[in-house]
Amino acid sequence: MENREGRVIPTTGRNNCGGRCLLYAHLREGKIEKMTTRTPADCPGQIPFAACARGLQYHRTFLREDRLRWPMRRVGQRGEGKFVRISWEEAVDEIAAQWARIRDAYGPGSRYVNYATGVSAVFTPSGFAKRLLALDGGYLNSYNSYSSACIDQATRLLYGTAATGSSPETWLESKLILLWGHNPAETRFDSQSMYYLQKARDKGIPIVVVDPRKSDTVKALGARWIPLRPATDAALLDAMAWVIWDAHLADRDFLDRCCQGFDEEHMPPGAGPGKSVLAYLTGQSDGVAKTPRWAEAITGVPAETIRELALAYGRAKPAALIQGYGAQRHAYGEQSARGAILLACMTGNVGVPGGWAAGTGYLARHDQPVLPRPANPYPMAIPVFRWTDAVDHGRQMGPAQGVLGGAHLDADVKMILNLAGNCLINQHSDINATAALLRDTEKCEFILCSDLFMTASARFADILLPGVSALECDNLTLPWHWGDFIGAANKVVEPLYESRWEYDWLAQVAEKLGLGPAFTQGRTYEQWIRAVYDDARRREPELPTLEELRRQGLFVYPDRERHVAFARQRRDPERFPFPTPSGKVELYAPAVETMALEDPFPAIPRYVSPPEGYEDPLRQTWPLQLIGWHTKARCHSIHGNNRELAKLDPQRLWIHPADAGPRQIRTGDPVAVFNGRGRLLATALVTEEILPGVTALAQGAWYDPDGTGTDRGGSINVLTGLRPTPFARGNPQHTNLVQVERIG
Ligand SMILES: Nc1nc2c(c(=O)[nH]1)N[C@H]1C(S)=C(S)[C@@H](COP(=O)(O)OP(=O)(O)OC[C@H]3O[C@@H](n4cnc5c(=O)[nH]c(N)nc54)[C@H](O)[C@@H]3O)O[C@H]1N2
Ligand SMILES: Nc1nc2c(c(=O)[nH]1)N[C@H]1C(S)=C(S)[C@@H](COP(=O)(O)OP(=O)(O)OC[C@H]3O[C@@H](n4cnc5c(=O)[nH]c(N)nc54)[C@H](O)[C@@H]3O)O[C@H]1N2
Ligand SMILES: [Mo]
Repeated sequence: MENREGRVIPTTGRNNCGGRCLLYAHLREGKIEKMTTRTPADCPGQIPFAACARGLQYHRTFLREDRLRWPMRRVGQRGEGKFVRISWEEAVDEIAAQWARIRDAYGPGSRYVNYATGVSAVFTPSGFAKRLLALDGGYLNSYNSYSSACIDQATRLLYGTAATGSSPETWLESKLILLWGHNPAETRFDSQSMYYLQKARDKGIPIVVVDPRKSDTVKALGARWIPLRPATDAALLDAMAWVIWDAHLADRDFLDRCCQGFDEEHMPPGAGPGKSVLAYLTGQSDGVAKTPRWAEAITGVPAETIRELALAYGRAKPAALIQGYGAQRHAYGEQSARGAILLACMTGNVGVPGGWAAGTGYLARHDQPVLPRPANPYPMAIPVFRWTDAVDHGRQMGPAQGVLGGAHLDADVKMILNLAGNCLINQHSDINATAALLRDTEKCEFILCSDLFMTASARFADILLPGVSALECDNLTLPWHWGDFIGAANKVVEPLYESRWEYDWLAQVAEKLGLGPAFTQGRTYEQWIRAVYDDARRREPELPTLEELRRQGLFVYPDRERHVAFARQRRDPERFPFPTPSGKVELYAPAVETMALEDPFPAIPRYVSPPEGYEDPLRQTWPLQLIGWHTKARCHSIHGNNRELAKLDPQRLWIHPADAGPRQIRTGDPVAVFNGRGRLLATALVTEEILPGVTALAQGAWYDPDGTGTDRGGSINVLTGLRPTPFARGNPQHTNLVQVERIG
C-alpha cells in the first residue's frame, strides 16, 4: 500500500489539538471511503500515534457540501452574513488595493494578523501573510497564545525559560503523579502523554487529578479526583506549601542553593523585610497563616484532604506535579502556575528524574523546520488577547497594556487578516462586545477571512475566501512539547470547488504589490516545502528524505536520549545558573515590583482573589462559577458541524444537583445561562461530577444568535470577559460568573 499514487495515503493531523496522529486515507474512485489509524497492536512497544475519533472523521468534517465554494464580497452590514460571489481575480485586486491603501493611510502598524490555529503545521496561512507584510513595510505583531499565556509568562518569570520539561519517559520513575488542571485523556496535549501515563498507571504509580470536574482523565487513569472551586488553585497550593513547611518536608538545600526569596535570608539586596514566600505562608507579613483550614474556605477542598495531599507530595520522592493549561486560563492564572513551581522547588523535585519542575514543560530534543521570515520593520507587538483593544483604542496602548517595542502604538488596527481561525468571534472573549466593535466599519476598515465554512468569524469578513482543508494540500507537521518526530500532512484529494491554498493567492497579491519575486523567491509551494525540509535535514541528518517521510507519514527520531530539566543547575548552580537575572529560581521576582501593570500583581506566588472568582461580591448577582474545557468532540470550533462527533459529548451544561434542584432543572432540560455580557441556551446535565456552585460548558460550540441576541449554539464566549490577566495579559476565559435558569 501507501505510495502516494496508491489507494491508501498516509497523512497526519494538522489541527491544533496537540495530537499529530497517523491517519490513513482509503481512496476509492478518487473519494475517501474511510480513514483509519495505527493501533497499539500494529506496533507493540512503540508509541502508536493513534488517531482519536476526530482524526477518523476528518473527511466527514472537511469534505462537505456546505464548504465555502468561491471568493465572496460582503454586501450587507458587516457581520450580517450577506455576500456575493466574485472571481479570484477580483478578490486579489481588492486585497492588494486595501493592503496598500491602509498602509499608506495609517502606517504599517495598523495591519494585524489575527491568532489562528486552523492550520497548525510548518506552513501556515498566517505565516505566509506575515512574510508578505514584512516585505511590504511591516505589521503589528503579537505575542502569547490563547493556550498558555499565563503559564508561559509565569514559567519564564521564575525559571527564565519555558523549557522546563523532562522526557515523558521519566514519569515512570515517579512515586506519585499529580495532574493539575490537566485532562490529556480528552484534550490531546501531544501524542505521547497518555501513552506514558497509562504505563505509569499500569506500573501502579498513584495518580491524582485536581480539577473542578471529574474529567475523562480521572476515569481513564483510575485516578483519585480532588475537586476544587475554579480559580482557587493558588490557595490550595499555598496551603500545601504551608503543610510541607510545617511538617519539615521542605528541601532546604535546594531552596538555599538554587532559589531566591523563599525565606528572609535569601532575598535580593534592598528588597525590604517581610516579602519572602515564607513570611507570606506563615502569616508574618499579613497575620494569616495559609493553613489547610484557611484554604478550605476558599477552595472547597476539605482541610484534611489538603493536608493529606501535601504530605503525600512532600514525602513521595520523586513526585511529578504536572499542570495542563486549565488552571491558568483564568483571571490571575499566572498564580496557579507560580504556585506549582514553588511546590516543585520546595520538595526538591526539580532536576531529578521522576520529579517535574512544573511550569510550561516544553522540551525540544530536535531542531524543527521553519519558514524563514524577513524581519518585521514595524517594531511593536501586543499580547494576542488584546487585539480588540488595539482595534478600539490602539493608540492609547503602551507598556502598561503589554505593548512591546515602543512607548505606545502609533495606529489603531485598521486591517485584520483572519486566516484559518475563528478567534475573530467564536474563540475570543465577549462575543457581543467584539461583534459590536467589528460591526463599526470606521474602526477596523478591512477584514479578510479565509476559512472552510461560514463560521461566526467568517460572517464578519469584507472579503471571504475559500481555503483548502488538511486533506487537500501538502504540509509538514510538528509535535507539541516533545520534539521527537515530524509528520507529513499529505494531499489526498484535489481542492474542492474553487478553494485555494493561501500561499497561492498571497503570491498573486505579492505580484500586484510589486513584491512577487521577493515573496516567492521564485519557488512554487512544493519547492518551499522541499527547501525548508532539506534545510532542516542539514541540521538533523537523521531525517529521511522528503519522499520517504511522505511514504511513511511520520518519522520518529530513534535517538531518545533521556533529558531531565535543570539537572545541571541543581548539581552546580554556580557554574550553570538558571537563565534569570539572579541566576536562581525567582520565587521572589523583583522585576514585578517596578513593572507598569494595570492590576496589582504580587512578587511571589500566592493566591489572589480574582475578579469573578468565588470570593467576588459579584457572586450575589451571578451566583455560579462557570468554566469551559476542551471537549473530545471538537478541536475548538472545528468539527462543531459534525453530528456524528457531537454524539461523543453533546453540548451540555454541567450543574450539581444542589444547584439544579432549587431551579427545577433536570438532566435534558433546556436552560439559559447568562450574565451581564450575554445569554446562551444549553441542555442541562445534572451531575455530582462537579462541585456545588460550579458549572461547566465545553468551549468551541458554534455561536448562533437568534433575533434577540441569545445564542442558541451554546458558545461559552458570549459569557466570557475581555479583562486580561494582570501580568501575562492572557485570556481569563475559564473565570466567569453566571446565573442559570430553566426555560420553556
Ligand atoms: N479534544 C481536544 N483536544 C485539544 C483541544 C481541543 O479543542 N479539543 N485543544 C488543544 C489546545 S489548542 C489546547 S491549548 C489544549 C488545552 O488544554 P487545557 O487548557 O489543559 O484544557 P482545558 O480543557 O481548558 O483544561 C484542562 C482541565 O482543566 C480543568 N479546569 C478548568 N478550570 C480549572 C481550575 O480553575 N482549576 C483546575 N485545577 N482545573 C481547571 C478543566 O475542567 C479541564 O478538565 O488542548 C489541546 N487539545
Ligand atoms: N472560552 C474559551 N475560549 C477559548 C478557549 C477556551 O478554553 N475557552 N481556548 C482558546 C485556545 S487554547 C485556542 S488555541 C483558541 C483556538 O482558536 P482558533 O484557532 O480560532 O480555533 P478553531 O476554532 O479551531 O478555528 C480554526 C478555524 O480554521 C478553519 N480551518 C480548519 N482547517 C482549515 C484549513 O485547512 N484552512 C483554512 N483556511 N481554514 C481552516 C476552521 O473552520 C475554523 O473556523 O481558542 C481559544 N478560545
Ligand atoms: Mo490552544
